[in-house]
Amino acid sequence: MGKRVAVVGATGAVGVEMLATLDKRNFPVDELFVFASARSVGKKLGFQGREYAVEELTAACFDGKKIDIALFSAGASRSKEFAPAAVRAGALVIDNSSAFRMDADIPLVVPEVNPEDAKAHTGIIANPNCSTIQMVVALKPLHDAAQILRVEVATYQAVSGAGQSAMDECIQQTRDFLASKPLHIEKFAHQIAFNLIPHIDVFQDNGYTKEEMKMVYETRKIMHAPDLRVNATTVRVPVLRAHSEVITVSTEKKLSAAEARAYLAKAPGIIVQDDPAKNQYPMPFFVSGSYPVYVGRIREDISQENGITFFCVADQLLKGAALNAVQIAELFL
Ligand code: NAP
Ligand code: 3JM
Repeated sequence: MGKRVAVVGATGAVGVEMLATLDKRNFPVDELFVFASARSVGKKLGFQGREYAVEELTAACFDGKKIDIALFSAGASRSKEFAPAAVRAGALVIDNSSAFRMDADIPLVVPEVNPEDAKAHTGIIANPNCSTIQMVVALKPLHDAAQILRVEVATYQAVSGAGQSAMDECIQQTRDFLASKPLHIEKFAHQIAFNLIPHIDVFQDNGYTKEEMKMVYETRKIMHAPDLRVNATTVRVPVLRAHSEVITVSTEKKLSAAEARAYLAKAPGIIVQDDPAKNQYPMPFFVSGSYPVYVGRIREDISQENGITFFCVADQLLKGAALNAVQIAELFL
């Protein structure tokens, strides 16, 4: 049986990919509803050969539509305000924002890692942060094989992680810089063109940013590993799309690089691209637009007894957002 599906934030960078992913994966959509802000009312979005008029997101917009699944990606404050209304109207909400991720009674799900957690939902299932999703997909097979005790991660995050307008700003700054014109800086604290910024989301009292602490808390919750030690540094780079991460794990049991490579290659959702002799390793430009999590540069950490270091790249608008949300919805077909 098909589903009546709503996409909230349908005009955004993630929302557009939600529609494309539903289509590409042949998700059985009986009826589609697309919501965004009042600014977008009047716009039409194409889906499977039909045009859908954007409706304004309001507390009453879900009423009477018999929506089965509502995919939210319109920011955390909109999720807090409007997701409960969608649930009251009978929908299962899959929320892409940070609004509910750490609530004890709300499952936080990556289908390759903890699909069974989705069953316990009470109306809302949270989609993790984009940087967390690709990391836990890669951690899971290593944890199952050798028990991860500690994770050290540094990210190189694409500008589209801050939305469509941030991507536009990076392109415009690049043009203006090359034309020796003054730069317009709005979406980030500093110029991003020809730069990088070690600051994503707001700073916390402990000196970490909120993005970094999302990676700590969300990873523990998804992996059911409350004591897992995670140290993250998140960095914005002038890449348009796809996040990269350098990840080092310390494990209870020793793994050789060859063993780690074999476990990663067998795991669902992962493609190992690791052949230094042929200059083969994942890169964000080439990973953009594809679904898997790519892993390469797999090697033993020479600075500790039981450690593996690797490079991990995924399209954060797809596996980090839209694809993961649609995969969660597929668990309910
Ligand atoms: P975006 O390109 O800026 O799009 C934002 C979307 O939210 C647009 O559809 C926008 O509608 C809508 N919106 C904004 N204010 C609204 C309001 N007051 N009422 C109704 N709709 C409103 O941002 P994005 O990259 O798609 O991300 C959206 C959210 O998804 C993020 O805030 C985050 O919580 C989550 N997320 C993003 C990523 C990522 O990689 N980008 C990853 C994971 C999760 P209009 O076009 O009408 O303004
Ligand atoms: C990714 O409205 C907001 O504050 C959204 C900020 C945001 C988030 C978030 O906190 O939901 C932008 C980009 C995320 C995320 O996935 O955590």
